[in-house]
Amino acid sequence: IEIPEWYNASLLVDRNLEAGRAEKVAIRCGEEEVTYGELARRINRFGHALRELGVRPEDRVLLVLNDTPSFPVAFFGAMRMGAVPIPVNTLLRSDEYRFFVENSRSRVVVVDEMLHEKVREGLEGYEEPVEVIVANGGVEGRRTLEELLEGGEDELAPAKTHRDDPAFWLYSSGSTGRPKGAVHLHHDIIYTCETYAKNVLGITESDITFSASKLFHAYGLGNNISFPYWAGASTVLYPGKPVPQAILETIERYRPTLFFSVPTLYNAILNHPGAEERDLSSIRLCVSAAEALPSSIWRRWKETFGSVILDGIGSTEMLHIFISNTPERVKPGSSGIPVPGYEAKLLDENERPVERGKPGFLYVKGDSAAAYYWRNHEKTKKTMQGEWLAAGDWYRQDEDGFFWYEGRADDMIKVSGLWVSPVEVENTLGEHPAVMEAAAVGVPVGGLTRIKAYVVLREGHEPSEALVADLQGWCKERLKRYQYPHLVEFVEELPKTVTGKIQRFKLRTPEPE
Ligand code: 3SK
Repeated sequence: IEIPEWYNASLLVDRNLEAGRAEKVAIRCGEEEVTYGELARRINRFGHALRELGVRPEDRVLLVLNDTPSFPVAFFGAMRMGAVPIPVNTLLRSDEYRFFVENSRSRVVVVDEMLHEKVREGLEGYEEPVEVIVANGGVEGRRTLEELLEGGEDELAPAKTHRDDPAFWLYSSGSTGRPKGAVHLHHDIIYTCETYAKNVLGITESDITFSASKLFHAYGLGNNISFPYWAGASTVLYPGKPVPQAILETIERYRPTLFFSVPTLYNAILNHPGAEERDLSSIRLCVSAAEALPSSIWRRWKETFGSVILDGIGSTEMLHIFISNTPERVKPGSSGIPVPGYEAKLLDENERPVERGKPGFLYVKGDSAAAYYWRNHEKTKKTMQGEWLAAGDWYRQDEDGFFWYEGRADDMIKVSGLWVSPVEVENTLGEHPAVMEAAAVGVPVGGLTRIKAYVVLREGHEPSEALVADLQGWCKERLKRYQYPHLVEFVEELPKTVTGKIQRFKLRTPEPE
């Protein structure tokens, strides 16, 4: 893949102007339609506005944005003038936004009006100057994205960035400690387009993409920004909560040809009353990632809607999917084969290749890999090992070369495609007056991963259904909504090592027959 030495990732949008698609609708979001020409103008205007605010190349710009046209405008506008945008999860608490601003030393935060209060609270007492820009609404005393786009010039030459300069970061959660900022370079996005989007999806300008997974996640960013813009396709943005009814309505209204989601939502749609009557006939291909798609869901989906789901595995560090089933070769239940442009191998704990059919740690090679983790040399060394990246997953490869997911190499729990740290759940439970200590693990339920908490009660407290509901409510109030324990079991004690570490692997029980 030939990428010019001096290259700016925002040129992905210019491709469409050069190809005569200025009048073509790039984005549909509610009633709003944005053409490629208008998108390019807004991106350029925002780039100018950042310069006028004193933002310099390589300064970081935090994006706390829902899925609306403001997202690509802020993302590409920042990169165009050489700054480094950092999209983050919109479901977080104020202290987590404070962490992101401090950790990245962001100079600017672009935040949706409805998320502004959490960011404001998080920044209380923060002494560095931060310019907060409000998108999709207004807040007294703050600049708005809309007013910044009103003035300014329509043209802005891209900053002279090298293809290997930092372009954007994505935070990735790990089993220990805070999220790590994975630093992606200007050449990474186009690499995912020229590999997965071209070779697996076969995306063209006639496609309409719709991703139920949000743009702040690497998966959604590729699905609903990089891939359609690269191909000159159109994309549908839905800013609300991705619940089955809303997703089905969006599909019927905008008739996407490529639909991207995660196993939990495919399952929820199948179980939604009357789902089989809904019109999903526009979809030529569905994609699933973030956790392994059970073959039962694959089959039900095919029987109900007639479309194939391509399951694959990607990561924030690799930016998008690097192992995938293909329209020509699908093995339901497997993650597929390496995407052309990527290589994968399985090694044992001594870093020796495992025999075919035996499980091993997954390593992947490909030019969309993040360069390093910001301010985290130790994790960088462990994960980015020369050309190879340790994915942190445990896989098996069958006789046909297909990869089958065996579980995480560590204790992190992936629920609905989002990482959950067991320690966070345990600490929250531990703050409940009835709880002495707790351990959280991921368990398979109906082929999907759910959080189960093992709880040791303090004296004077008895196990009961009411207490289970109380503990779940406690977690829901304090954590993100997907982090509460679905299942709670009361135990006398937790299995521990001699040094007192909880042995979570002893608590992961197989699914009952
Ligand atoms: O989790 C995944 O499978 C994934 C897929 C694409 C892009 C990013 C991620 C994390």
